[in-house]
Amino acid sequence: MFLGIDASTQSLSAIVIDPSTGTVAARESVNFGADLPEFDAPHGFIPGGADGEVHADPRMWLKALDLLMDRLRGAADLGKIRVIAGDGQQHGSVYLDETFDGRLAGLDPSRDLAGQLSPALSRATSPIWMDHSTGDECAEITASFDDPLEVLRRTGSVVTERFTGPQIRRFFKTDPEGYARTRHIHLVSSFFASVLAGRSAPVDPGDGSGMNLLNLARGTWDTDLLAHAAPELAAKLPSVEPATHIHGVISPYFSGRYGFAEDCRIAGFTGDNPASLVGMGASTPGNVVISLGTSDTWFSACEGVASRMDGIGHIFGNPCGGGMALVCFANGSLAREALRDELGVDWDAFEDEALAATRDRAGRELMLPFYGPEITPLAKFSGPVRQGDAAFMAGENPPLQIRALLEGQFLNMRLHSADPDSPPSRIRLTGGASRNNGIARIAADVLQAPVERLESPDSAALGSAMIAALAAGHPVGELEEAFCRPVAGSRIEPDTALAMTYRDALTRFDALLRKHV
Ligand code: ADP
Ligand code: XUL
Repeated sequence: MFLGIDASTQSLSAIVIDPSTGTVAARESVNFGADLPEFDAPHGFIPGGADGEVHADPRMWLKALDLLMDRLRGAADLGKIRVIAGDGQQHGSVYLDETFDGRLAGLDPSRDLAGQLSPALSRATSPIWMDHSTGDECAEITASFDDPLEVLRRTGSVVTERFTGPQIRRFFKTDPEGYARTRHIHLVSSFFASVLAGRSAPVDPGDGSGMNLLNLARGTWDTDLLAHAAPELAAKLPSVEPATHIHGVISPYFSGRYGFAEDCRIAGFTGDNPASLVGMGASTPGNVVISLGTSDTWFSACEGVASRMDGIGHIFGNPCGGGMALVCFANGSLAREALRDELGVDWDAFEDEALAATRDRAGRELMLPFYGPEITPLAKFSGPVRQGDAAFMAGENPPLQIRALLEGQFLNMRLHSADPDSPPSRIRLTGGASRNNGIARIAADVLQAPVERLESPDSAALGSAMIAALAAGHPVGELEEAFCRPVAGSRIEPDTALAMTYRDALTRFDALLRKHV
């Protein structure tokens, strides 16, 4: 059996697969807000950060890992797991001092991870992908090259606030002593892999490409970019290795405490989006996936790693080889939750209201769906922008508010996808909000493409479990056939009568956006 672990923004999840029978043997999850309330992070990050800072507490991640393993051993025979792989929310970074290696090597199974490892943190908290505090550092790194597009050409992305290179530069500038004490800088993904393997683990190109530090075509750290980010950086970064490579065996901490076999191997950990690409059966070009998690993301596999030169979106490494194109939207589930709470309804009612919204009002009212700062387009909104009649502007008529928010989210996606005028032949939806039929219906209509959902809703954890199986030699086609099946009868066809309506709404949405960005 193979275990995949997904360390995402709001939860830590695990799935155990058995490719010999094509079955999921177990799945467990720890929700940071609900299960670890002592960290005061209801959505997995520390609320109220100043100057655009959004950080999370790595001690919470360590506590969650012990709790997850504790739950998992009640659900599966962990002694049968041959390989573990995993993924993490992208871009976030963990800073550790020179005691980290010794602490990892000497973990005592009778004591918890957080108590033993947290003294090695050289930075108490970790900046995560929602952080947008690094505008100055992005400008400095961009200006260190003659051509402002050079970083895009090398790394697959323009210099980007949430990416790890600018974040490291900000730490170096604001706390040079803390930076000097730092011996290892890990991504969330490679941090979890290190803890499981009992030694510092590599970064994979899928997640490493979200740092503005990796030369994507060569698959190695870019020495110029390292030098422009912070001094002595090469010595603090892990090596780069594909996620499908085995890089160690499990730490005796986990075999001793939870019953894993001593020879259980650890493969690479990648980013949550690259893992989801695999888990959605989309690791070859031609499949478009929309993930509706804390962030909403639009992604698809692509040949090679050449970038779009307009600076929209990113090219990341694909764990199955080649690249993936991705566009990220910060106002995903948290914006939907904000409107749900504003209207005082639950998800069932939200779904009913979305489905009840009438066809003849489609695309009439408009909403720029930004309850907080947005990544695509880059802008510091603090609330939605509405356009419509007086009742709609006053926030009345819940079905219309919900319809306009969802239409706004998918119009914004359509505007910033590869080609707004040519719909994909099929979209696969995943992430926490994808189970909502109202959301899926409006996605199909606005994007004018059929929408499918797969039997396994936890695509990132599943993709990681599949990567673990790939590392042991299972072919990707067989794994996809067994684990990436669409739910029978769940396909939603677009209402083609709305094609012109949404074409027109897209033009008006674009004009409204231009007024506010
Ligand atoms: P992440 O992986 O980023 O931690 P998930 O993909 O697990 O996030 O999605 C979590 C989000 O899913 C929650 O914040 C919640 O807003 C949303 N969600 C859960 N159930 C529903 C539902 N029935 N309808 C809409 N959104 C939902
Ligand atoms: C992608 C991004 C988010 C995080 C959290 O660039 O920032 O999707 O990976 O899910």
